[in-house]
Amino acid sequence: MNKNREFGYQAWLQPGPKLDFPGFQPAGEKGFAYDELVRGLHRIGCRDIDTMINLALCEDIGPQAYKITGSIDGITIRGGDERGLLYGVYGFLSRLRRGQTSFDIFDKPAASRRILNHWDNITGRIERGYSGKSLFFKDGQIGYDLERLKDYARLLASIGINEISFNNVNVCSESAKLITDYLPDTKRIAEIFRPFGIKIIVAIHFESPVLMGGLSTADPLDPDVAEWWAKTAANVYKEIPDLAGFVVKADSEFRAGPMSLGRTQADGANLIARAVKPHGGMCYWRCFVYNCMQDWRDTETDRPKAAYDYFYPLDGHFDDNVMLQIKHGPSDFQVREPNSPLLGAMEKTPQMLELQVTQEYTGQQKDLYALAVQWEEIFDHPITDIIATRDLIGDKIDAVVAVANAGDDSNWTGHLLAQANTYAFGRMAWDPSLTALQVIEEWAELTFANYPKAIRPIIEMVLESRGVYEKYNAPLGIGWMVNISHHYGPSVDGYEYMKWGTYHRADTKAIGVDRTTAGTGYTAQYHPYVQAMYENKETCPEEILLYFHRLPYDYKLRSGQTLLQYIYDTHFEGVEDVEGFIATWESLKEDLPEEAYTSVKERLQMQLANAKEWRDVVNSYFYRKTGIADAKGRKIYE
Ligand code: GCW
Repeated sequence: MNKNREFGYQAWLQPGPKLDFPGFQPAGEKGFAYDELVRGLHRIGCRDIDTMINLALCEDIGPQAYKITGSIDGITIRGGDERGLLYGVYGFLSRLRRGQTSFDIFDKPAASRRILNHWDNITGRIERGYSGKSLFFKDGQIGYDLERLKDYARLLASIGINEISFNNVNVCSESAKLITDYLPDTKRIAEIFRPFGIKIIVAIHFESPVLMGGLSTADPLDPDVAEWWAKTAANVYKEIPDLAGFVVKADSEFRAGPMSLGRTQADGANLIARAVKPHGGMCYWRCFVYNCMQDWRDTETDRPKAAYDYFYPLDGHFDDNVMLQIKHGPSDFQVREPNSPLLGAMEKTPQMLELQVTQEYTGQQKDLYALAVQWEEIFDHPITDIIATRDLIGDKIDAVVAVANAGDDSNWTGHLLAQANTYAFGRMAWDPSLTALQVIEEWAELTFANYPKAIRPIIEMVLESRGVYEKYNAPLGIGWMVNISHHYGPSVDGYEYMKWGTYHRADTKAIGVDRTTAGTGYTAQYHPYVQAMYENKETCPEEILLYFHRLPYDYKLRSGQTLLQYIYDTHFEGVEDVEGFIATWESLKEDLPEEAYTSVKERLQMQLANAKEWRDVVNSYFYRKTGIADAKGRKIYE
């Protein structure tokens, strides 16, 4: 059997223990959803013909929505449209596999667009990818294993993903040609994903008119530039009429954009938006714009302020098919950040929440890290005293996007348990009211259906993993402290004297940047209620205290511990917790298939080495700065 099919959260990829239902007979609406149902039932092992399952389209239910009703006497799955029907089929199979036998369900996605961005390079290497090589590119061109790609499409569709981009937002001059010379290949990718209800987005190079059109400028206000984009978009839509749109990283990390040509972000976004507008396309415009050439001596510039400063004043200037793609935090996918103040702030501009499933700063799929736990906090994050980010999903924020974590490794995600993050992203984008516990339970029950004894311990381990990683990482939201460039493992001063605007400014007495109104003024970008919460050390959530405040090492936390002792304690505990994970995992040896057991155990050993490295580097760093020893007398290297 194909290895990658052995595990996976898809119910229908896993034959398992006998179900209560003897078998099914699909009927009704023929088409792709029907085929997927038959396929899924066969996979699960239902072959006898007893219970009738009827598929039907029913517009009243609404787009992408589904209803499942009935029980052993007969089941009906209704979809508001083709996609809704497909989601109904997957929703049914998933529940059936988890033991549900009676249905009265109505489900619809909160956000209309649930998107994965792949940062895959045309060379086959994935930027910030930790699961092998690209599923889409090989050796400088589009190249894939068709069956594998279809399995991938199914994995994504089954959790409700409905759009993907497959080339890196750092578009190279070669992958810029996906909309010109390589258009036939792009079209083929679109065809593979289309039946699964997944539309394609292409990441475009802002300077394409110069690179490929022979023009002397990419200036968004130049009529020739606008014409080039309009023509190019028309060609693309002739081949791929349902292309979702273009995603753009511009004026960001050494990439050109409208600002570098003296224009605004709105000028740039509207240029692309107008080219795709006649075809119903979108411009997904990333807001990851900041000065990546900061002088570390400059204490006025504060990187977290950048996105808001650039984009908020332009509210009302964007065309209606522009969506602003905003990273969840104002820094960059750190373990702990406040939400970006830009989210929810703009009244007139549709916004997208951008998350990261690939574990760039969160353990790189060597360390276990449940992103669902962090996402739950992100959704809970207040916008005002009465509105949370979650409340905006489906409204101002009608698109949730994440950077994908899959590659051609046989288990898709490098770390087998990192599949939980892919699963959680789809489910939580569909329904942000789901808790981390709920989605991790669902995932574990589906993935380990045949290994029931392992399910509970795995759920507990995965749920705890975010907290554990945070313990041995940079403390209290200060962030970074990672190896510059590859971002794995500790380097406390790695970014400190660099151009990236990410400073902790630790000296012998204190650490942190004052971001209150008395400091850089960053807190003023929030709604007054949220601002007041962060402004005051007493009300600022403690886990993020060092994001907002500069504090002396003897600052007393609410527990009565000093800040320094907290750093020591958490770093010792982090390592102990990872040792606990290993003990738990070893106790499951007999309850899991060998390959899964061994591969995860290997990862946990790597995690332990990483946790120890973090512990010792961070503790030594602060011991050397302060000269204050651990109150509990544990070993700190001098
Ligand atoms: O997190 C940073 C990464 C870059 C990435 C960038 C972005 C695609 O380190 O590798 O580039 O974010 O989001 O554009």
